[in-house]
Amino acid sequence: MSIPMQWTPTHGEPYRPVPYRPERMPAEESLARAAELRERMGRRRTVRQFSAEPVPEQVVKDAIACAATAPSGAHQQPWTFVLVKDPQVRRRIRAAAEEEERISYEGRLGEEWLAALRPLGTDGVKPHLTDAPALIVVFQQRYWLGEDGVRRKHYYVDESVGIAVGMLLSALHLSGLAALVHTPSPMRFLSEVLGRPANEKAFAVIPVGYPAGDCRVPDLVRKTLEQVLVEI
Ligand code: IYR
Repeated sequence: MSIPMQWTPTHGEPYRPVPYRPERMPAEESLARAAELRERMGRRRTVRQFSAEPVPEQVVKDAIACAATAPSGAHQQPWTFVLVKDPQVRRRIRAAAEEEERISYEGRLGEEWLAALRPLGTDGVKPHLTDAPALIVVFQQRYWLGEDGVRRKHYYVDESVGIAVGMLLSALHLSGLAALVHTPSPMRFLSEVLGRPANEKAFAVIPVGYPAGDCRVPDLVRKTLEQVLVEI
C-alpha cells in the first residue's frame, strides 16, 4: 500500500483537475458482481446480541478507512470515528446510555414511537454496548476549527456523515463483522465521556463484533425492489 498524502484543509484554492481513468469493467463482470453484492448485502442483519470474542482490529480500521472515502459536502470530510476498545469506557457509555434510554422507554418516546419499535423487540437495556468488543462512535464535525481558532462552516454534514456510516456498515458486513447503529438520545454524554471538542456532535454509536451464539433477530421483511424503485 502506498503511503497516503496527508490531508490539509483547503479553502478558496483554484480548481486544479487531474485525470481520472478507472479501468473499464466488462458488463458481464459488472452483472456478476452486482448480483453477488446484492445477495451478500441482503444477508446483512442488525445485531443486538454480540459475542465478547475479539475481532481483528485491522478489519475494523480498514472498514473505518472505507467509510472515510465517502463523498462529502465541499469535500470537507466532516467526520471523526472514535474506536472504543477500553472495557471501562464501554461500561461508562453503557451506563450513561441506559440512563437516557430508560427515560425514553418509560414514556419520552411516546405511544406511537413505542408501537413502531415493538416488532424490533428493543428496550432500554443495552448489553451490546459492553458485550461487543469494539464500539465505533461516529461524530459529525458541525464546523471546522483550526488550531489558530479559525472557524469555518461545514456543508451538508448530516448527508455526508450518513453516507459515510452507510459505507462503514457495508464494509463491516462484507468483511464478516456484525454491527448495530445505536442512537441514544440525547447523545451529549458521548462528547463528555470521549473528550471530544465543541465542534463535534455524536451521530451514532456502532457496536461491532460477532453475533452471540444464541443471537436472534426480528423476523423482518424488506421492501422489494419493485416497492422502492420508480422507473420513468
Ligand atoms: N434509541 C432507542 C430507541 C430506538 C429508536 C429507533 I427509530 C430504532 O430503530 C431503534 C431503537 C434505542 O436505541 O433503543
